[in-house]
Amino acid sequence: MNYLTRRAVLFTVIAFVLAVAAWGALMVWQRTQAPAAPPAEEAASTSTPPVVETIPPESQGMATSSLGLTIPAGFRIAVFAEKMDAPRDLTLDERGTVLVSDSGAGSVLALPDANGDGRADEVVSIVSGLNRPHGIVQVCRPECYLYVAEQNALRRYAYDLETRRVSDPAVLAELPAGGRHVTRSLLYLTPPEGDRLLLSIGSSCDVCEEEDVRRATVQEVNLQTGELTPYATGLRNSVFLAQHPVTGDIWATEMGRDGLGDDLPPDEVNILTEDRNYGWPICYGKNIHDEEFDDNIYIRNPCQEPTEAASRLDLGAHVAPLGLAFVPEEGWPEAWWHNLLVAEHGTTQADVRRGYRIARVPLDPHGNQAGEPVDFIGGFLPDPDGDPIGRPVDLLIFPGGTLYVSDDNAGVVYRLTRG
Ligand SMILES: [Ca+2]
Ligand SMILES: [Ca+2]
Ligand SMILES: [Ca+2]
Repeated sequence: MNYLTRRAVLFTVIAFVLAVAAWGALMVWQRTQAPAAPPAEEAASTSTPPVVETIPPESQGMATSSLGLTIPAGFRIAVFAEKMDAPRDLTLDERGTVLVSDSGAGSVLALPDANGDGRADEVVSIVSGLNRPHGIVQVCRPECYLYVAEQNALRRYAYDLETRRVSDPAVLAELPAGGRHVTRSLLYLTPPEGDRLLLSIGSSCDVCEEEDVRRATVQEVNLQTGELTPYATGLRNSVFLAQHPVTGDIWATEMGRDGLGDDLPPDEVNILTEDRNYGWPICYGKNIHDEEFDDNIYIRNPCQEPTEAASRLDLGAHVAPLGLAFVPEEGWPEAWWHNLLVAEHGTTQADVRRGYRIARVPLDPHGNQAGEPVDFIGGFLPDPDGDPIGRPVDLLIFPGGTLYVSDDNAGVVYRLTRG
């Protein structure tokens, strides 16, 4: 063995010894730094907090409730009241009793829960014999009144908070009846915005120029005289309106026209500003000119600002948005505070059936969109070719954070709570 060969053997032996030592050290380090994970059963039995509290809400799973509806993990849903015909607009009276219009039965119902067990004690008819009643509002100033919007009239009743009985019926305003859209909706603006009542009247047609200028508008009602003044125009069918809890802005859902295929136009959410035009019948969405309806030639887009106020949010086409509400701070995950909830009633107009859910639209506290809409309550249409098990209409958030949802297909009002 010459000198060079002896050196090569020596180096090989040293390298082998060093490699064995390094491997041994690595094994010891791994055992001390990374103990093996416990078996799954053991992990499940530890006292770590519930998963729903420790992961961001956006990644929370959905759970299927016993009603067949899917809801976010950590929430519960139950039937609050049932056996109604077509419950639509939900509101609260001054004592916190849930009231609902039943457009199918022609009545306004009270759903008292005096024993507080989360289920209405009874379904009490407080007004009946009405013509497609929809919008309802109960206000005390300080005398208490109940306002009910039928398709052909806005009615006012004196309302007894103790007995929930009405008296002294009066027609405050006659309204244009019939046609494509028969719901008349109400939003009462409380002081300081001011003791004002807004009334939404849908269009008479799918897409047309209206002869009655009150159609396809939101009107302000003079509470003393019943006189109507246009508040916002170009609104084909804004069936529900809601006030943003932080900004005070008036948000309204808006259903787009049919006949432009499965994917156009978007259904909208608008922020209503006095004296503005929201586009229908010649514009939709964000300043899009409807050239199928309006084939006039223009030098510039007739749907530009300031002529048309663009939509604030574009939802899917034909989802049929109805009730809307803002996630309150009390009782809800902080990451969702001030998000928008929208009831998508769903439509059979499109080849692909859309909606049939309550969507949550991520918004920042100023009302700017911060993400794509996601399911909040789903499962209303379990089989896309079958019958829905329900169709959501209006959303009412009770003080404390409980959410009530009307369903005019199942004839029920649901109650959703957290925990
Ligand atoms: Ca309502
Ligand atoms: Ca009860
Ligand atoms: Ca519009």
